[in-house]
Amino acid sequence: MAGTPREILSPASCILRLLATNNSGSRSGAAYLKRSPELDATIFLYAPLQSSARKLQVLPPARAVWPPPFLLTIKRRTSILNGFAGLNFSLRFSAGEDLLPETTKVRLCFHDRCFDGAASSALFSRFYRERINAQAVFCYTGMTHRAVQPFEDGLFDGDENVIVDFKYSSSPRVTWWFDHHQSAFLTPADADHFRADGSGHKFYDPSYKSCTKLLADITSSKFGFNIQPLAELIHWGDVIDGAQFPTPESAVALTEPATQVALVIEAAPESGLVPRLIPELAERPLGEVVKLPIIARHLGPLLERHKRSIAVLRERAKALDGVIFFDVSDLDLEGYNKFIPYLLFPQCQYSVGVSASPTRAKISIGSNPWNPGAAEKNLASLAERFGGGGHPRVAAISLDPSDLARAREVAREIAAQLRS
Ligand SMILES: [Mn+2]
Repeated sequence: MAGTPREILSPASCILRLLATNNSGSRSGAAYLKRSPELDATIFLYAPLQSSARKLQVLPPARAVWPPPFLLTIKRRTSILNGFAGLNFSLRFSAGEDLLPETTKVRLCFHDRCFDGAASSALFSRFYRERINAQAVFCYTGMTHRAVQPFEDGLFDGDENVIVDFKYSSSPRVTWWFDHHQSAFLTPADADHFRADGSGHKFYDPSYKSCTKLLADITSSKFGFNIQPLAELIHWGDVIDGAQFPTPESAVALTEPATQVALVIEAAPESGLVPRLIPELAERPLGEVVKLPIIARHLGPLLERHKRSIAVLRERAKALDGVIFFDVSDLDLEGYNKFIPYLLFPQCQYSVGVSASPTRAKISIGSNPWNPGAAEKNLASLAERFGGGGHPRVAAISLDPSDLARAREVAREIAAQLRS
């Protein structure tokens, strides 16, 4: 048996795909624990390990593969574990048992369906492994801005609980926080709590265009993290979240790998996609990430949909006194590219849109990044008056899906205020 005997264990609440490779027909080789968060809790276990897998459900092996894989099912949860081990490690899988007792479990909550949120998570994960604890196991949870309290009870179940590119939580279980949203604090008490924090692990700077860049600057300057391998990711996090494209055409063209990955992150109809993508973003160049099946299988249909959405907005959007207004809440169009309105109406300053999904009715407010006159009004402050938030130049309000009529009303009122 090759490799150092080693126990490969994981928290009981995690999902792994375990692939034992077979070197040139012999039974020696390495077992590769493949990251597989939020999948169907299926483990592929090769024959040499079969005897160790007592407590798991073992399904019949597939044909024509040697050694034959066995499907093992454990509890459905989110986690990530990767590493190499010799084939003769002992597995102690069993539901309810902590399988990797010495490992630090990091619960990382990030702004879901957002390139900056995903890039921030990738950067933090790599930073944490390289500078804090190489053995950490990451569990990723995507956070969505909702009408109600976003942090559910029991969410912060890690040894470390991290929030990136998302609102502050005063929970004593949160150990790291990075954000750049103007509306980062749900309450004044949360803001006070942050100001009183002495951990040295919580950072807020709304002057940053992206949380990725904020993380890059802080982890490199304060914690000695080498950000060079992630320079491309950091660059694009800042361009995409900060709307720093040279022209509306370049923002809408979606020809760069980064903008294609962003499209899939924002709009792919696959739950749990971003948690699976984050480890790839931490290790691979974007030109490689875009070719991964997890991205490639969504890209064609989404680019088509993107083209259609330009046509829809061309038809629906109306510009009046420098403000573009559109209501696409009757269509399945949440996740449209937010720069399309300015491609259609380059002279306009602001845009207000209403869209709907099963989880929310959403009012999106934006300012034209290519119109210097559009920086005048603070859109986050405007959105906050209606229970929303965001950045000075792009903001949103999320209402309950049943409040669509109210969302339309609020959108019209905001458009009227922007015109005045
Ligand atoms: Mn962000």
